[in-house]
Amino acid sequence: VGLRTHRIAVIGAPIEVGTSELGAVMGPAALRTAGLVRVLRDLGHAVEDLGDAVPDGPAEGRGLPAVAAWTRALARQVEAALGDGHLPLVAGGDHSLSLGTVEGAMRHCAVSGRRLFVLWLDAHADFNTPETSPSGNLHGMPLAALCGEPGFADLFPDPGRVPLDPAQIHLFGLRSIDAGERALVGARRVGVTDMREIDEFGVVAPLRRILERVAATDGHLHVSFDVDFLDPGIAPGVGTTVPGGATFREAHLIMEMLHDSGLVRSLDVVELNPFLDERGRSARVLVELVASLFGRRILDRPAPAAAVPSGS
Ligand code: EXY
Ligand code: MN
Ligand code: MN
Ligand code: MN
Repeated sequence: VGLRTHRIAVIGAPIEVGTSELGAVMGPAALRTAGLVRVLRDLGHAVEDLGDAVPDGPAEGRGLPAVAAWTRALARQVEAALGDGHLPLVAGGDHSLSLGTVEGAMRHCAVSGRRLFVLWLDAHADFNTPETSPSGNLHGMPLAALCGEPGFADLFPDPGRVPLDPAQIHLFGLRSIDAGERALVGARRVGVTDMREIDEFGVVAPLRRILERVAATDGHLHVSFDVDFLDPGIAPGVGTTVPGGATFREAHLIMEMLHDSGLVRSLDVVELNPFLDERGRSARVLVELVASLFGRRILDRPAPAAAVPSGS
C-alpha cells in the first residue's frame, strides 16, 4: 500500500479543565517538541500547524461552562479544517477536548453525507454522566455527552442537535470501567474490544472487523487516541494509568492497519501529561505511533495479507 499524503492541520488543545491532575495543558507543546510536525512533513504530508485553539468564552474552573468554551472553539476549527479538505490532528490536552473534535466531525459529516465512526483507543470507556461519575472529571464523560445522555445541557444547548449514535462508537483497549458507565455502554450497544479480547485474539481480527464496517459505507473514521491506551511501562506520562495496556508493537500494528485502510479523516492525541513523563519518553512514543498512522513504513512492500479471513 503506497503512502497516502494528506493536508494535515495540526491544532493544539492545551486543555486540562476536564481532569483534576494538572499538566495536560503542556501536552501540545511536548508533542511539538517531540517532532510531531517534522515527522509528518518528512513523510511528505502538507502540514499546517495552526497553533493552539483558544477557548470561546470564559474557561476558568473545571466545570461544564469551561469545557463548553473549549468545545465551541474546537468544534468550529475542526469543522472548518475538514471543510477545507484538511485532516485535523488535534493534540491535547485532556480527553474532554474530544467533545469539540467529534462534534466538529459530526457537523462536517452531516454536510458531506459520510457516516461518522469513532475508534476510541483508551483504557477507559469515558461514558460517565455527571450522575454516574466517581470523580466528577469531565474527561471521563465525553462519549456520554456526545451521545446525548442527560446532564450535559450546558455543553450542547441546541435542542435540535442530533446526538452521536452510540453504535458508531467502538471502544478499543478497555480495561477500566465504572459500574454506572458499564450499564450505559451495555444498554446503548456501544462497540467494545476490551483487553481480554485483545489478549485472546490479538488486535488484528477485531480491528479488521471495525475497518471493514467503516469501509462498507465509505465512512469517516475519527480516531481518538488516549495515551493511557498504551501500557504505562512505555507511556507513563498520563494522569490515569491502568496496568496491562497495549504494547508498543500492538499499538504500532494498529496504526499501520489504520494507515492502510485509508479511512482515517480526523485524529485526536489526548491525555499526554509531560509533568508526569520521563524525559519526554511518552511524547516521543506518541510521535512514533502517529508517524506510523501517517505512513511510516519499515519496507515499501505491501503489508502481507493477515491470515485472518475477512469478516470472520
Ligand atoms: N472512569 C474514571 C472517571 O470517570 O473518573 C476515570 C476516567 C479517566 C478518563 C481518562 C481520559 O480517559
Ligand atoms: Mn490549507
Ligand atoms: Mn480517555
Ligand atoms: Mn483513558
